[in-house]
Amino acid sequence: MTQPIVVVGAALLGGGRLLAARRSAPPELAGRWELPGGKVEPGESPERALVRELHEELGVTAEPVARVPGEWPLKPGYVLRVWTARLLAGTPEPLEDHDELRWLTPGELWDVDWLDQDVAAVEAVLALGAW
Ligand code: 9L3
Ligand code: MG
Repeated sequence: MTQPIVVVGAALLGGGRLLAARRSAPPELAGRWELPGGKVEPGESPERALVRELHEELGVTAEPVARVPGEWPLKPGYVLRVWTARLLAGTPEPLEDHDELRWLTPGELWDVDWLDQDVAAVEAVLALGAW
């Protein structure tokens, strides 16, 4: 039995807002919005992967806060798991794989064109009542 590759996504919360990131790659996903993150590497914990990805993609230091219940299938062999997270240092910038960032209030959440799986993940974050 092959384990799926875990992709971690960060629901970065701050000032009553959630950070959304617009993908610039690959072409079939470009323009769609997501919770920033990426693949867990072999031997890496998902929490470490989340910290690493937020550093690489956004140039910030952040820490995971809580796992968001649920998981969402991506392409075959990949599954998305999400943690809430908070910023410890830095201001997010779209350094890698994104071309725009937005801090969304709850009322603005559905103004962006989320990737399909991220719609479900954002709904689960909302259901947590974490913000
Ligand atoms: N993916 C979907 N939603 C997300 C993230 C971080 C990633 N919130 C999908 C897009 C890619 C795959 O997972 O097909 C791997 O992500 P990445 O390593 O290209 O960020
Ligand atoms: Mg990524």
